[in-house]
Amino acid sequence: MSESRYLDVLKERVLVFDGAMGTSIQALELSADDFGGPELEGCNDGLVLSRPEVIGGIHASFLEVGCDVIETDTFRANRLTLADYGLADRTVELNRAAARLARQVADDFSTPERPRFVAGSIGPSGFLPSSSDPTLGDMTYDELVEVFREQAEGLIAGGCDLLIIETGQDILEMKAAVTGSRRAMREAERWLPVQVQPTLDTSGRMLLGTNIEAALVTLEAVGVELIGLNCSTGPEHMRQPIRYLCENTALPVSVIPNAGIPHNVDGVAVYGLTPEELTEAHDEFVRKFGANVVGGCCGTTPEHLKQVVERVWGAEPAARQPRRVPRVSSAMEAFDIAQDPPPTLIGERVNSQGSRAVKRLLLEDRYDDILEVAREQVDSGAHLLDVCTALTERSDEAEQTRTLVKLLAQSVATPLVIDTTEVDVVEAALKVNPGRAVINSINLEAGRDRIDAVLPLALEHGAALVALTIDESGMAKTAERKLEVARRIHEICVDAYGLDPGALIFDALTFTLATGDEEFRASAVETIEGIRAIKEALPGVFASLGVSNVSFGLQPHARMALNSVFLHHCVEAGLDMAIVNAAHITPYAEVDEEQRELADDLIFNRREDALARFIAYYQEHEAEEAEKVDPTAEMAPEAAIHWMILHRKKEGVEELVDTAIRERGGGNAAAVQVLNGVLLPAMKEVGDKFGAGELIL
Ligand code: THG
Repeated sequence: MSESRYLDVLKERVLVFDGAMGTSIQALELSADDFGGPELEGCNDGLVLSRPEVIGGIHASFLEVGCDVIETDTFRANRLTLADYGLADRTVELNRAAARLARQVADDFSTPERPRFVAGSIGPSGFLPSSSDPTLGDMTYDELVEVFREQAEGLIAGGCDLLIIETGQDILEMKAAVTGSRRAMREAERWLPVQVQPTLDTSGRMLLGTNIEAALVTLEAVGVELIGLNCSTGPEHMRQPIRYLCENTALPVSVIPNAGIPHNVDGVAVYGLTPEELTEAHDEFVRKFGANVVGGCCGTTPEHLKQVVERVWGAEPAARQPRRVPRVSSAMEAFDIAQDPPPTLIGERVNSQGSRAVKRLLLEDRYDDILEVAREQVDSGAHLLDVCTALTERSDEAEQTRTLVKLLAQSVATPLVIDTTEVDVVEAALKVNPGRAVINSINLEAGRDRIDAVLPLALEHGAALVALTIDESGMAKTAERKLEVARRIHEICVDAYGLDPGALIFDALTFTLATGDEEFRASAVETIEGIRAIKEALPGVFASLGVSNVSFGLQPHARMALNSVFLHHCVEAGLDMAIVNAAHITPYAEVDEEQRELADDLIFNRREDALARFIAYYQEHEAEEAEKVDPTAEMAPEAAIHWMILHRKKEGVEELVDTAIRERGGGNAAAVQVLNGVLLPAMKEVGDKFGAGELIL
């Protein structure tokens, strides 16, 4: 048995929630007096004080038809919303009263074999913390954590069995609600499951653009006990996302739709879905997809739920075999940490330390221009973006990171990697970042302190972590030492903090080969072997590397070749992610034989004069290499189009296609010829090379 009877029963059978509270209240056409005066009219959540028997009656009406779970009448009973009615200071009292009332009614219906449960309802605050709207966005994560903590305090004190964070519109607000709920539980020393339910529009996204994949990744990472959907659309539009949840999470899944999409009839919302239709939908959700919790949101009546109970009560949900791979997310989308084929590319240039241009832009607070750098990284293939704003010239790294992360989160679909040595900067970034981020990085340079400061943040916000193989004696240089440090970090994070190994990304670090220093000659091959050792010894973890470090100090063309060849060998050894300038990575297959040979000699420390020969080659061939910048200059349009598609160059392709069509006499027939004779063969080649792992898209 777990600590939760609700979760225990869920393991055995599907549970049925009640129907609508709000529309049930509306249907009673209560007077201002019922609400406690004209100034309180419309404050549904206040009725638990002014007319408790009315709310108790609604609870009973659903328990009578066989519902297992009733929700407290507290959907909007948070301090911010109650302030509209001057009730802010009665937030705890009101939530406690609502929970006690529901508890009492539920207990009246409970028998030992047939427990009835109370879910403490927590709806949205009315603010959208990840939006930049001056009014709606004017609320911080910290403020929201406190708002929801207070509401949860009352709900827990009143005796709820679980908390339900529902109708979520902003995924960052939902994370704040989870954190606030957990805080209240810690203070009350009572643990309850948390059920979270975003709401999606008919396009399958939350109000601010989060799709179901990103919502799942983000919420699962903060450790919720159940996930589902409610409200907004009827069951029809929930079919795909519910199926997605059932196929991609091991958590119990809940589905609590409206009685259809409301139609406005003379200013009144009318919900058209019949009890039969709702029942039909739930039968499919449970028996076909494997949903564990069903119920009704706006517009659903006791008659709706009566029929649902008759059909699905006692049903065993379809067995599920969820695909579960570690993922990260932006405000909009989710991505596997390990892309297939590898590696996952982390764009390196949005970094004050790694780009002179970005450094200058940060000094001048030109965030919109930095956004352009980010977009270029994404356009050239970055799956994630490394973000660093550290400047020796300024002391407001946390503030700059906050501004930049918030902007990036609204503008690019790429998850973010927060690159900083400062714990307060990590915290600032996580508190404005809606998705599941990666923290870059932790290490043991000054002992455990940094990990002890960062891990609680990572767990609260559900972030993954890059861990550098550095300890008290410095950066590990040999493969054995890299593994030794990785093992220690793994022990602390996984064994002591309970972190999922899939949230740990080890960076075995590499040094530049450009100095020829005896001490560092074997450093690249030690890194390659270090990656292999870590991936073998620590199952489930990932490996990442700042690849460009290997070539610091060399000429640009030499760097590109060395980085590309080194990346190839690291990936063969098990590297999952690479911090690179995606635009400067040449697929291994495209680096010519001679250059590969020279790079290999240097990387594997195969000959005394490897560095000298490598440098000499690029000095001799500088002119040629420079020409490679535009090899299409002399080509016919068809050949140029083919080359550009293969090399993923977009600029000018449209004009070339126009030219090719014109040269064939123009018109539809010519266009079809170009499509079949030029574009499709090139795209097929891309597909073949991608499939063979020779190309990174
Ligand atoms: N591991 C982890 N994080 C890291 C690193 C790492 N973050 C920072 C760095 N190393 C990776 N990022 C970069 C960014 C840029 C460059 C190299 C690594 C780079 N920049 C050009 C240069 O300095 O020559 C840019 C010049 C310019 O445009 O100004 O090479 O190892 N976890």
